[in-house]
This record gives sequence, structure tokens and C-alpha cells, in this order.
Amino acid sequence: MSDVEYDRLFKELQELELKYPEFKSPDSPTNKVGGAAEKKFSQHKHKERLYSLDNTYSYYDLEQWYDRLQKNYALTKPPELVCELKIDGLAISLNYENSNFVLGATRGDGVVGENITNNLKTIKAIPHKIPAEIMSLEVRGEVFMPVDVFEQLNESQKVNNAKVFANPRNAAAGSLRQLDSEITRERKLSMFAYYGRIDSNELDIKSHFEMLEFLKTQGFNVNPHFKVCKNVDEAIKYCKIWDNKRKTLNYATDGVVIKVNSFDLQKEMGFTARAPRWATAYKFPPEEVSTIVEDIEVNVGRTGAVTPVAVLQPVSVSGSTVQRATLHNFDEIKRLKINIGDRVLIKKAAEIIPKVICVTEHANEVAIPYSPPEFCPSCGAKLIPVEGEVNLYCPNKYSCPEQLKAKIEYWTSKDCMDIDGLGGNIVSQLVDSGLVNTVADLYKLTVDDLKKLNLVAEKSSQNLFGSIQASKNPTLSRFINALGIKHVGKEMSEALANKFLTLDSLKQADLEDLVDIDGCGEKIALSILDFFSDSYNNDILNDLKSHGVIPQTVENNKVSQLLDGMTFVITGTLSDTRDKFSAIIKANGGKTSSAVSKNTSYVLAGENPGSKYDKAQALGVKIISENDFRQMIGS
Ligand code: 1X8
Repeated sequence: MSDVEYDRLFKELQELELKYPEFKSPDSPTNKVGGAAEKKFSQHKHKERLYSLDNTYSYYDLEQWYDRLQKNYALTKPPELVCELKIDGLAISLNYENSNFVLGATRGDGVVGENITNNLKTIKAIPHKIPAEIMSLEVRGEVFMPVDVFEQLNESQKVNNAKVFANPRNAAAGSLRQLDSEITRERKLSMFAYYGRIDSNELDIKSHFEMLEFLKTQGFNVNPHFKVCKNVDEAIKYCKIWDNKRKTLNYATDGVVIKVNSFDLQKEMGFTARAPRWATAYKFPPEEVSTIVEDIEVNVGRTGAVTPVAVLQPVSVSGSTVQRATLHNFDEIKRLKINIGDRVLIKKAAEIIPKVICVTEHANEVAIPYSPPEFCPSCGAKLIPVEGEVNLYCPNKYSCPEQLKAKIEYWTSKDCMDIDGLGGNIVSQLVDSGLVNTVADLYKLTVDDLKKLNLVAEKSSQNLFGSIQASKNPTLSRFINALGIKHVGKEMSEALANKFLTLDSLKQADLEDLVDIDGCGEKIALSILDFFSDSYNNDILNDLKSHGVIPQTVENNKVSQLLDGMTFVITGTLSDTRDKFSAIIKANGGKTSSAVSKNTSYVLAGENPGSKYDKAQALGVKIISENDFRQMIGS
């Protein structure tokens, strides 16, 4: 179907749904923001699997890896290695037939990816035709957004009131999955090629080094910093040099990839279930940089907790500009002896909120110590301490604007009501304009109300209205989670839903019923009772109900007892979301936990499992693959 045809039908559907809401189906494409953008790319099964890499986090680990190779393969001399920078981008596979670029795909789960050929064709670093006459060549590499391009993009996104990306990797991912290739082109992505495979090895290339040199001659962009190393000591030297120099690069790197150079040796060593034995990734430690604390602000969270945040002189860390870092609580400021104007060291690992580690230089010898605010910066209420907690609280539960915004943002988030497209900016406008004073007010909004807002570029009031309406029948556990009851998170919400099955019976629960639940102590139970006895909360619950916001009743969804008494930790990328696997485990009588411990029965590890995998190995906890898991439950 052409885009034009699709858009016409989409519009017709929107009009029909508006006229006859009773016939609207919950999985209507109009519920997705930018509905058309959800139209999928076609799937592509890779000719050869794209593996992950095992990670090493220390030079010691690296030496161990190298020693193991020599021992296991009875090598007579230390194998030559090639070191390359690990690019923090998106892995892709490019297929050339008879010297022409015919198909490019994302990595996906390594077996099946998405065909994004048209978008990849807009990237200048990807040749459409290569000079060598080769029947079949596959090239793999990493697509990334240069840091300067990323910064410019975010500037212009801000000006256009559009989504600002957290880091170059996210920006690259968003740009690569555009349905309109012209947008991809404008985003100025680039690519480094790091792998080539010629089906019949027509050219007799014998090593990774030779392959990289060959790829260069074919017009591919090979990162210039690769180096052949005689042994692991040289590789470690390379890692040390680049750990320092990485800040000077115009692209994000998160480590070094170390590969055995000889193809014959690579072939002999082969692969484990998830990664080649002949390669490993040394991950750089989280980057630390120095900057100045320009101010200390306080944030008001959805529970009213007031937490300090350092406002920093902007610095670039791991590819993104950092302007704020958490200070956790007011005791932490005292402990670190931080004053405004001080020079501090901050630390940022990928995907983690930046954090202040220590002061390296005080601005003044006799500085006036920072003192916590007395009043809420948002509503002016007097802040109060809570016994046994380090935080101060804003007591104004009902009308503090910041608290309300945080509550609503939480309400709309993925593990709660999952309202697509209702982000911080829009929530802020809704509260400031007085249109929304409680979460229930969201469901009173009309398309006309939403039209008055300054909406993010690609979202229409129509779409947003659709998303809100589509969220009205969540699972009971997500609904409970969305209520934001103190001490009740996602796991406890699931436990409550499974025990009480309906919202009404949860509301009627007494202390005894509640503490009967695994993991629900008296503190949690009292907080739940407190929540449901509050008349304001009950008004909101009634309001929600009158707007048709009604959680689904939990059916008895136990399918087996196969996993009774077992605790699983899920890590890495599996063929479906972790939530899905978590639900399967629970339906079969098992439990899930977020941290690996001695009590963990199994770690279910997908691609790129990270530190939980390492911890499981250290503790001797059994690690299983998705296939092992499927066998366990007979699926
Ligand atoms: C992933 C990456 C590799 C390289 C650079 N950056 C990456 N993100 C490289 O080999 N130079 S290899 C790789 C993988 O095999 N999963």
C-alpha cells in the first residue's frame, strides 16, 4: 500500500472512531502516536547470525581471556590480536550482490533484523557500489551519529519544541527507524565498518587486518584507530591509551573490541551460544569529568520527596552534554561538603543518571555551608522531615504543581497506564494551564482542549486524545502501580493484583490479608491501608471510574506449577520483552527478582546480558538461555 493510501485510510478510521467510539478496537493503529510511523519495516533473516560480544571489565579479565585461548587451543605462540574502538551505535548488516548494495538490515535479535535498506542508502559512508567484482559480500558495522551532529540536532529539536535525545546512540536509533528516508538523510548519520564476509572467499583474505584493509579499498569507512597487537600486553596498552583519548573523538565509544587476527584461528575457536570465543569487548570504566557546581536546585518528586540536584557548568561526558547531576539527599551534600561554586568530579555511565563523586576544589576557603530549603520551591508549603528518612517532604499532596506533574508523568509511564506521547512537556502544560488537577482529569480532556497546547512536532491532538482513551482498561497490576502508593512498586502491584483479582477486593483488604502476601511487611501494608482510607484518593478513584477508567479483572492465569519455588533473574535482550518473560515465569508458578543472589535459581540471559551475567558466574548461579527456558516449560 502506498503511504498516501495508508494515510487516507488512517484518517477515515480516525473520523469513524470519533463518531462511533463504541466500535473502536483497543488495538486500533490510531492509539499509537504518529500511527503511520508504526507501520513496520519488513523482517530480514540474516544469512549468518550476528553475535554479541562477551564483555571484560578489567585488564585482569582480559589477560585471563587471552591465557584461556592459548591453553584451550594449545597454541605454540601467543596469537596476534587486532584492537579496535567499540562504537556506541547500532549494529547493521549490509549485503552486496555482484558488487551492488542490495539489502541492509538492523541487527535485531541477531537472527532476524529489520530491512532498512532505503534509510541506509542515505548514509554517505555506505557505498552503493563497490569496485571489486564479488558475487556476494556481507559487511557489518556500526551506524552512529557524530557528537557535533547530535548537538546541533538537539538544538534544533529544542527550537522546534520536538523531542530532545538523551545521547547520540538514541538519536541514531530514532533516525535510522524513520519511515521517511529523507529524515534519515537530514540526520547525517555515519558508519564504521568492522567486519566483512565473502561467501566463497574469492579473494583469499586470511586475517581480520587484511579484511579491514580490503574494506577500505572498497570505499567503506573503517575506523582509522585499529591496531595489530602482538600479544595481550600490547592490547592492554591500547585500551589504556584510548580510555584517556576517547574524550577527544567526535563519536561515542564505550570500549575496545579485541579480536584474534588470524581467520584460521577464529574458525578453530568458533562461538559459544552467544558470542565468538575469538573476540571480547573491554568496557571502559564510567567516564569521570570535572566541572563546576553553578547552583543547587531542589526537585519535588511525586511522593513529595524533595531532593537536591546540582546544576553544572555543561560538560560533555560519554557523548552527551551533562548539565545536572543528582545529589541524592541533603545529607549527601553535607557528607561531600559541596558548596555552590566548587569544582567537582562527576561520573556517568551509559544510561545512568550522572552523579557527583567528590569535590576537587573548594571555591572559597570559608564558604557558607549550603542549607536545605525551608519551603517547597513549587508551592511554597513548609517542608517537613519524615521520621526515619533523610528526605524532606512537601506536605501539599493535593495542589503542589511539581508534585502533581511528577504524579501524572508517573501515571502515564510505561509500567503504569502506558499513555504513549504524554511526556513531561505536555504534562507540564496541562497542569500549568489548569486543565488537569488530578490524574482523572486527563480523561476529561477533549480534542479541542489538546489543540490549545503547544504540541510536540509530530504529535497531533487527535493522536494524543486517542492514546489517552486507549489507556482506559489497563491490567489491574499496572493500574495499582500507577496509583503511586508509597512503598508499592511494580512487583508488589503484581502481587496485589494476583492476590485480590479486583480493585474492589483490594480496597476492602485488611492488614491481615495484606501481610499474608510474600514480601509485604507491615510498613507496606499500612501504606496501602492509608492510601485507600484517604477521601481525596477515593474521590479520584470514583472520578476515574466515572470516566470509564476501569482495570481489567485478573483471571486465574496460572498455567502450570512447573517453576514452583524457583526465582529467576532476567537479563539481556530476549525475543520478547522482559515483562512478557516475567509473566510467563509467574504463570508457571515461579518468581522473578531484579538482583542476582545466592537465592537465585536461574539467570535467564539473552543477548548482551551485562553485569548480572557476570555476577551469576561469580556466585555459581546457573545461567540459562531462552531455549533452555523454553524447554523447562515445555514450550
Ligand atoms: C560490536 C562492535 C564491534 C566493533 C566496534 N563497535 C561495536 N559496537 C568492532 O569490531 N570494531 S564488533 C561488535 C560485535 O561483534 N557485536
